[in-house]
Amino acid sequence: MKMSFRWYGPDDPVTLANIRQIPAMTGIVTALYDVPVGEVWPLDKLMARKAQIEAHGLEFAVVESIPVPEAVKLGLPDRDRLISNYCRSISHLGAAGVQVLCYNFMPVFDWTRTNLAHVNADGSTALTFRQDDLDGIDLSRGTAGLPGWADAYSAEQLGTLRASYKEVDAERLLENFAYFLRAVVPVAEEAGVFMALHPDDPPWPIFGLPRIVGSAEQIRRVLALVDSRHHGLTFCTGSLGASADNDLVAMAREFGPRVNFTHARNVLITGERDFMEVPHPSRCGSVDMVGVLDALLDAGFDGPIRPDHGRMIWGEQGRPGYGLYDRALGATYLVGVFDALKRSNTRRDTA
Ligand code: DNO
Repeated sequence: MKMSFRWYGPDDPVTLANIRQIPAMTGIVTALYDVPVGEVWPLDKLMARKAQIEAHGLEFAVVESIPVPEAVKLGLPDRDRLISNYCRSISHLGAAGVQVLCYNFMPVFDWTRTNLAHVNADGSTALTFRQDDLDGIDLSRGTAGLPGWADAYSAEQLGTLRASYKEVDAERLLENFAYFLRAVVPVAEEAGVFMALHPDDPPWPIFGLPRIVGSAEQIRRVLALVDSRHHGLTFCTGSLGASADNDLVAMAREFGPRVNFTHARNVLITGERDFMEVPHPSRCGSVDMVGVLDALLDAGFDGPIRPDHGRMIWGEQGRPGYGLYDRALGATYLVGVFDALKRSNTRRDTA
């Protein structure tokens, strides 16, 4: 297990020096945020980023993410050119020694919340999701009314995109995903890069758009599209854990051999399609974090893991979900759980 931490690059108020001081921290998860979607990630920029990370005694462990252009998800004629650019970026990651690529295949919207600063009883703030609130969001003004990190789309752009998806149901999206994978996975194999598909967050369709990576059955299907260790999963406990239908421990056991990266985060399910983000420990929410990590260890998972969203605590201001303090506490908890599990597993194995 390699403990890692997401860093949003030189503009992130959380610095590499801060991250290095977190106990047992070794890896950085980041991206080249200034490369436009669809363009090739230049090798020299990756090398410069790597040197900067290594100068702080850390390793450039994971790229999260190279966004998949909408034209690829939609299966538009331009997709071959865009996929070939994606392949070149993957080769460059390999050349730079970055072994894991986290990405997603969610139409239009990446992770989505309805409140970025819900105030908890203890004064901390957290991200929350309520389906009713989502249903009340008016997208006719573009993404302006949407909390979170959805790309900024004007009303017109968003209207066109949503109209294009009318032709693409979940089956078509899956076919388009297969087309993408058949081109990129051989390149990832050649480059020594392990691809790690991020589940849908939340793990159900939103705004009438299809989503195909939210349940055990769906994950079984997407993993079967290409049989390669280089086509694997990001096991995101918070995304999958938002649905009470997902048995996370069973999923970690089943998919563990194909997990290339882990996002560890806890959520508390507060209603049918409502949840809030809570501190990492098992006892704080609906995710059996210890059970999931135990199952991943049993399945032989040895890759990078990162604490995921944290609350804002101790007066910290920053990028919602991505402050320093609560994520650092999360990392420390995860390291403790791993240490304890390893010792008890050794006892179990030798008993
Ligand atoms: C949210 C993240 C996601 C993730 C992408 C991967 O905090 O986990 O935005 O980076 O879905 O492409």
